[in-house]
Amino acid sequence: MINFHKATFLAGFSKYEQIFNSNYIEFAFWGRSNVGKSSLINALTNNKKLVRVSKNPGCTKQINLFNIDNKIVFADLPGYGYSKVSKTDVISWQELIINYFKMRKQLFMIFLLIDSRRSLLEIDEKMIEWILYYNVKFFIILTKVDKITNLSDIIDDVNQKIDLITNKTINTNNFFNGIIAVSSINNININKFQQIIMNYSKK
Ligand SMILES: Nc1nc2c(ncn2[C@@H]2O[C@H](COP(=O)(O)OP(=O)(O)O)[C@@H](O)[C@H]2O)c(=O)[nH]1
Ligand SMILES: [Mg+2]
Repeated sequence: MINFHKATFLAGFSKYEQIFNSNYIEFAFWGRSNVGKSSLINALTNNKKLVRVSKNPGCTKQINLFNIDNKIVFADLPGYGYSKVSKTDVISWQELIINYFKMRKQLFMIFLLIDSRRSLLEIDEKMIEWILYYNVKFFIILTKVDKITNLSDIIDDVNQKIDLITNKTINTNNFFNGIIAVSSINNININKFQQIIMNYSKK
């Protein structure tokens, strides 16, 4: 068992060289800015103040690590797709993420958050191609499902698009590990998502 409520902030860093060393397996949360990453980490840990939920997108430019019950680590990665970011910021952000994917041995899986109202966008597909390039496992988290009524259509659409991406590259199929739809506001599937994380933590 993991007590998700026992969550503490470990460290934040904007350059990979500053990364905090840890021995726990790590799950990274990623997605477009404003997709609901911080809200989801707060819902999983039942702590509204653990991660700041922002009204203005694009403000997290660092990786933040959280210790969960001395068993696993959550990494909150900087969101992508926010247009009002300077070129130098984009470059340092890309460098940080690429180094993290390449070198973080503890990284077990990326939870790629997708806004269920928009499905998989072109920029998300590009990011999945990065994830596959660095051979990292990923799981799709559809967020804000309290806002939609056609969930099964969205799931079909996402599956089809990921099939197209993974078929382009050989041996990438087993990097895509599944889809879950959640709402951090209405607490939909938050327990189920915790179960999934606990199952992976045993491996
Ligand atoms: N309706 C709804 N809104 C959400 C949900 N999760 C997050 N939001 C809202 O989406 C906005 C961005 O959330 P945030 O967690 O800061 O996204 P981040 O930029 O990915 O960390 C905030 O206004 C949240 O209140 C959800 O499950 N349902
Ligand atoms: Mg955030």
